[in-house]
Amino acid sequence: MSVDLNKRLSLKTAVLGLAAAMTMGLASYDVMAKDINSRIIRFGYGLADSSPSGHAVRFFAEEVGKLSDGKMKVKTYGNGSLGSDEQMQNALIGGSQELTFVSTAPLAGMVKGFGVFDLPFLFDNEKVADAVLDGPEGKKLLDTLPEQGLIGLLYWENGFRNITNSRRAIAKMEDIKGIKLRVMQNEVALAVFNGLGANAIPMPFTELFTALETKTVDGQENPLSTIKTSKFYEVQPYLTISNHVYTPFVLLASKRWWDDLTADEQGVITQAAKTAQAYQRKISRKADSEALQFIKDQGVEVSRFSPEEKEKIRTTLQPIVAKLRTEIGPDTVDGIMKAAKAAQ
Ligand code: TK8
Repeated sequence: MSVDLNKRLSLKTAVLGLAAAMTMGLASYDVMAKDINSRIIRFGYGLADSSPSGHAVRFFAEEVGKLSDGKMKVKTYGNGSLGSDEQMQNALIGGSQELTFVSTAPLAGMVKGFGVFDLPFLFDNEKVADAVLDGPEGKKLLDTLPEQGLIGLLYWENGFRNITNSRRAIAKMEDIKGIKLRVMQNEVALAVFNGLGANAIPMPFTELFTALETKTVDGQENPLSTIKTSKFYEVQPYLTISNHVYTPFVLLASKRWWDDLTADEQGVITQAAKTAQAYQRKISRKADSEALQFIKDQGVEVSRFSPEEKEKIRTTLQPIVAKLRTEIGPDTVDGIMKAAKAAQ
């Protein structure tokens, strides 16, 4: 083979190579140009694998895979198998776990402001919740997390909470009296339910099913989809549609880990979190609306707080809410309430 022919052949290879790169499309070409390393990412969460949020975590994992050309692998651990919300928060701070979503309630142990979401009847509907959380007031709270060793990526949805118990139908405020009710672990939830006459017992979600089954507690409150997928209906014959609180989830990353990522890797996580947020909210709402029929079909007796009953609860709790406002932080409480009003 002459030298000339060799040159021509290598030129041809180069042209073919370029054409191939162009037909591969912009997306994958971009990924190849990006500064992305192979990484294993542990994503733990408390809810059941079958919960809508469990589906969303797997959707998120796929997105991360796609955006990183398979280099960043998210391993998912549901059912509280890596620990309770609080334990996972701490694991993220320590750097032994990378991602989780937790309810805002246990975050209030670190940043008091997150306790605002445990005040009753703060949001009228999901549209208001989205607007407040995705707006400047929601962001202000997320911005407090880095100094705690956490990155608050954005909000997902836990949802509107409803009460279940094994003692009796709760249709009126007075019916709550004396019920041993498990609440999420913070001062606000505790004060609110004790204020309504319950015997409120803070406890991590991971211990809840057993506590209900053994009657260590009589009842609990969570969104309908959780009452379904965590099988609470098996040991809780009474359900009250109360929608007393809307709990957001915060998608959290370990700051230690985050600071070690390249800008492109952070971009992959941020983008996937955002895409998964829309998906998570959509399927969470669908699951919640379908869960009620399922729960009824299991023989659970369903009651509902009337608007008058809700008003009574509001009035009863007024002095307690006023006190909690000071404890949570008046700026946070007023800011969130103002934003909720504006979003109505
Ligand atoms: C799941 C919890 C749970 C929450 C609770 O880890 O504790 O009752 O509603 O969903 O965050």
